[in-house]
Amino acid sequence: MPIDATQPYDDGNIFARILRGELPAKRVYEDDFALAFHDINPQAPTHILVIPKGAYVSWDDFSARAGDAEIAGFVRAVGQVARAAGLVEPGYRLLANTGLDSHQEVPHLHVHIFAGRPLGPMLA
Ligand code: D5M
Repeated sequence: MPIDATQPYDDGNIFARILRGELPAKRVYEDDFALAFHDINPQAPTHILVIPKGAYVSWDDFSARAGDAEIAGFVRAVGQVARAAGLVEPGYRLLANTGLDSHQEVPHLHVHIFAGRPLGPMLA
């Protein structure tokens, strides 16, 4: 079910549990600001999720409340994950669903990295 991006942070959400090590994930990267792991239901040959370590519901919440170091660290981590996976050429797509119309399902900010095939026009 899609979630309302303005809801309070729920500490029991799936990605919070992955961050705490309570649920398994195919982890590919971790630093002080971010954790990256493979999506459980891949929509492309490469489909990685990057999440901030802080408790943020959505891109909206993160961009409004996170500190500059957290934002910089997270953005750098997304780029680093893509570079380390060899995705810069021929390219990749980033997506951060935010709220009901976007069909955001997990109420902890996550950036999707899609790659591994021509992805077609946006919103296709
Ligand atoms: O995308 C939420 C994404 O989260 C969706 O592509 C499935 C993925 N997902 C859900 N549970 C897990 C676990 N346990 N591991 C890895 N990936 C998971 P959204 O943008 O919220 O629609």
